[in-house]
Amino acid sequence: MKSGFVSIIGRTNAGKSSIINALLDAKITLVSHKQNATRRKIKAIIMHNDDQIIITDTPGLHKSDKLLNQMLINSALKSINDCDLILFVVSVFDELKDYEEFLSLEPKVPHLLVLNKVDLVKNEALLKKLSEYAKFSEHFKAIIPFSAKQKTYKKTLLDEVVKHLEEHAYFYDPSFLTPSSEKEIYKDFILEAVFESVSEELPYCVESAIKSIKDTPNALFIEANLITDTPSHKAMLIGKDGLSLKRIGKNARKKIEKLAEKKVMLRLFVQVKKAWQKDENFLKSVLDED
Ligand SMILES: Nc1nc2c(ncn2[C@@H]2O[C@H](COP(=O)(O)OP(=O)(O)OP(=O)(O)O)[C@@H](O)[C@H]2O)c(=O)[nH]1
Ligand SMILES: [Mg+2]
Repeated sequence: MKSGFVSIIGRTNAGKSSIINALLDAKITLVSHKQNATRRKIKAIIMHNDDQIIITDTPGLHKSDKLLNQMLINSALKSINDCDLILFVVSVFDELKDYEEFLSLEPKVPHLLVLNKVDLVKNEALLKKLSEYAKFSEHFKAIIPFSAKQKTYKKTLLDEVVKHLEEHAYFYDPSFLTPSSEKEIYKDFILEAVFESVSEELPYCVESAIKSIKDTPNALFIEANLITDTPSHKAMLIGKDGLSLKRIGKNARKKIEKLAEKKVMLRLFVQVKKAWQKDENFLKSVLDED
């Protein structure tokens, strides 16, 4: 019996959060086609035969001068040496320099290179990419093509991950999907609904916070805040006749209902907190700072 910790690291939009959901066969992480979507390190408990893999999602690596983004990048960098194995994820479209930059950080734990989104390219293009990465073969333990969308090569990836973990009793109850709290997960589902429901830049001005959760036999009652930075963004979030907020709420409620497997009553409130993206103490309280 093995059990160990794996950090999933890589450029923003490479598909890290999607890979976690694909490996878990359940949706627990925030996914978006927009960049810099992940803010919190949600963990998944993946059982593979008799072995347990605990995978931590991390914010995507990118370049930015903004405080919020820098804190996200630092949070991801911390996870590099805080695990037994790293899955470094690149999409088939990413340049090799992203991987070279990761190597320049001299990670102390071994890593697998996961080449994601292979469903989007033809075989020849995939083989070409694989051969380009082959020159780094002394650095990675294995390179594995993957598609989070089609879940191809899932067994290959999990078999390879387990090879690099140590014999250990389970760290978590194997019947659980995640050690992260439901509050953290629902909060991210609400933020995901914001990413899906409003214009390009607005989600980066919004953070979500759960005010209360009341679990009754018939339904889950959740109250949550959407925190934004200016009154005009608040107006945009609410929308004409409250339609935008309604759309966000409906979208988020469906996501929560699917995971909770029960009826959800979700009430959303919008709060203005001026320039929250530049407030270090506030950011520490809402991002993962371990
Ligand atoms: N076609 C295809 N799309 C994918 C695949 N994996 C992820 N995507 C899409 O790529 C986009 C980014 O996926 P995420 O999982 O949010 O990427 P991420 O690496 O977690 O991004 P950050 O959290 O911003 O660092 C989303 O639109 C996903 O649906 C894949 O294997 N195939
Ligand atoms: Mg992500």
